[in-house]
Amino acid sequence: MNLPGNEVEQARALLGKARFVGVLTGAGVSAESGVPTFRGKDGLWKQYRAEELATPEAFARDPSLVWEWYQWRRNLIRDKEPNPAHFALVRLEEALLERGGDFGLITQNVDGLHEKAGSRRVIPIHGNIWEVRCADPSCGWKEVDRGDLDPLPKCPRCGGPARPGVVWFGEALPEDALEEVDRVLRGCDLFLVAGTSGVVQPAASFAWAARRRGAWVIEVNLEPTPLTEAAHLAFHGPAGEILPLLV
Ligand code: BJW
Ligand code: ZN
Repeated sequence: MNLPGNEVEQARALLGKARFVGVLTGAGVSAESGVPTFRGKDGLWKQYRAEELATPEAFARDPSLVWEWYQWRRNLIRDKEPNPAHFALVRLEEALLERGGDFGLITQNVDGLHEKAGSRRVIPIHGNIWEVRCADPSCGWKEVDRGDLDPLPKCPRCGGPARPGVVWFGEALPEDALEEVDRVLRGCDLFLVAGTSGVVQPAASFAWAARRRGAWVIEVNLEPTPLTEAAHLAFHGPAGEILPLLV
């Protein structure tokens, strides 16, 4: 980790005087909690092909395979705890709200660790791995269930197949979440991006949108990403070490 001292000071100063901080997090923020990321050396996509598992077509073709993967991941995540990166973002939110500012934490993560850490203004744009819902949107049944599920869960309302409450490739993001994202991107004067490879749309465009509207952009990641170019300041190292240093 190579952090030039003056840049740390600059980031601290920007965070200290910001009125409205928007944050975008990705799998890297949960990595130090033991939750695997998607891409990269130990990423989930190395062992499994996204197209085989995280699309509506895959679920239609082989729901058992898709459920097997999600149940494996649910079991892996169930007892994981938030790490210092999650807690730093809780402190950042508290500081902003205490001084009458505003805050919004947009997360691509489905693990619920931001909420578990105590963050309140969380905007989960890719859903929630603990939610189970009817695969037929016109039925509309859903519930949050952290327990063990049947291998191929059924909707108790209509008897059709149930699916994980996450957003797959080719699916639209939840409308209410997108509205909140819009509020954050329009209003924030500082946008902090942490632990995302910045390749999945539309999240990959948020930092650029915030910057275009005049916000300062700070990135925290183990390595440079396509979003580094959008950032005024970029820190390369573990989020669980850097975020507590900046906040
Ligand atoms: C650390 C660290 C540490 C590690 N500290 N850092 C061309 C072809 C096909 C599709 C498209 C296309 N162009 C655009 C699309 C659309 C598509 C897309 O973007 N595809 C690209 C990949 C090409 N997007 C969509 O389909 C989205 N929907 C959409 O566009 O809808 C349009 C629409 C409108 C109206 C009607 C219909 C449609 C939906 C995207 C959904 C993504 N879903 C997933 C799965 C969620 C459920 C699940 O968990 O299973 O979301 S995919 C996966 O990627 C997951 C993640 O949230 C997402 C982002 O990944 P993330 O978080 O960035 O993780 P990694 O692993 O990629 O990166 C980790 C980073 O952390 C790395 O940079 C590390 O260096 C770093 N790191 N340890 C700091 N300790
Ligand atoms: Zn149903």
